[in-house]
Amino acid sequence: MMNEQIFKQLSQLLSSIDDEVYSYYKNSLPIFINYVNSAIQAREDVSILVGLNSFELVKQNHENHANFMYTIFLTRDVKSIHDTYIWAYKTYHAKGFDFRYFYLELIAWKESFELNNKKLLMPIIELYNYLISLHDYFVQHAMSTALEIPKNINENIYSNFLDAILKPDLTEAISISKTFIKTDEDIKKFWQYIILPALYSIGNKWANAEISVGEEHMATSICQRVMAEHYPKIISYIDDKKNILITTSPNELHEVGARILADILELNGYNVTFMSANSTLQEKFDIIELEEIEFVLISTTIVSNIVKTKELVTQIRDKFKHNTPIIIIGGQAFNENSDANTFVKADYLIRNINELLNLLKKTL
Ligand code: B12
Repeated sequence: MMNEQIFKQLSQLLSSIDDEVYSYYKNSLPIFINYVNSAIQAREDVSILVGLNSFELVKQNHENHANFMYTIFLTRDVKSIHDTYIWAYKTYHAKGFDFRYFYLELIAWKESFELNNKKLLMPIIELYNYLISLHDYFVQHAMSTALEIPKNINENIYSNFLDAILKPDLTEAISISKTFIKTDEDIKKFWQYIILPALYSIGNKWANAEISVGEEHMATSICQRVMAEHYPKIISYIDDKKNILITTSPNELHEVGARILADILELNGYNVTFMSANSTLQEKFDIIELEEIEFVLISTTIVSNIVKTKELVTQIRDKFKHNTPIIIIGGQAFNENSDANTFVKADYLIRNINELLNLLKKTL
């Protein structure tokens, strides 16, 4: 089956999910999630379906699924639904889930809608019927898709660094970075061409069940420590060029990308305030006012957080009206999705740091 055909069909099905349907869906989410949790847990073959994984992980997966679908109903992003299903089949199969689990899960979602309000939820039921019919296609593609790692400029340093964060050996990782970094330009290179691909590779290893969540955490915190080690050099470049707030979207725990962005902007003389997803909306408002922020950059990694990003953009606009800073969104959630900004409605969707630096330069 051609992707084009699938995209067309998905797009048609998504277009019939209107405001009334998705508001109802959103309000009834806990009911649907409970139904699917119970339906899977009650099966005699549950241990074959989910392997050695805890049922907590299964429940978390159902919650992620429901939030992801809600985002998709709003964004109508067919490429994202297509790629994410293949990604989920691939990743969770590598962690011991039987492919049949995904099929049975889709059936359980469909049943939960039918039992709840078959008439109103018919457009969603039809979408699920189609997804169920794509099960074999998802399995085939999950078996053949390799996740992509950006090309590296310095193979040796990259692979030594990757080994060090996997070991884990913090001292070795710091020492590799210190040998490499001689100028401020080298900091940018190390962040972009060593740390970034190393973390993408860690993500692939986690997705392929080659490493545990604990090892992934450890590798990430070593990268953060390496970045912190060089921070004193970075601060010396800050030059009040423009006041920028960088934050991750609410619920987004991935923050290294946003930190890399913050460091590189500071190296270019911008005055950056970084706020993690833990910061409250009021704290963000206060910083925008206090620091006279001119640009707000929001980083989003997982697709299901795109709705949260949109909410944050709207809240900032509602609060600051005609004094709203320029809002720029970016991050992996938008990588494959050129239309996402018609939904989020930020001032700009930007894909990489060079593009961002060019835009900021233009507005100086
Ligand atoms: C480390 C990590 C975690 C850590 C994060 C810790 C931390 N303090 O940041 C933890 C363990 C918490 C985590 C949790 C999860 N993770 Co995780 N994680 C990763 C990993 C390995 C690295 C992330 C990272 O730092 N990348 C490196 C940075 C530098 O790259 P970047 O974010 O893309 O940023 C660059 C650009 O995108 C751009 N950019 C970023 N933001 C912005 C903003 C603007 C305005 C602009 C202009 C540019 C820009 O500039 C940056 C620098 O070049 C990735 C693998 C990957 N591919 O990234 C998986 C990954 C992102 N995680 C994934 C998943 C599934 C999850 C979980 C759902 C897993 C789970 N079941 O628990 C949760 C979700 C938690 C949540 N609610 O956010 C998936 C996402 C898949 C998908 N299709 O959505 C990935 C891709 C792993 C994989 N291969 O499957 N994760």
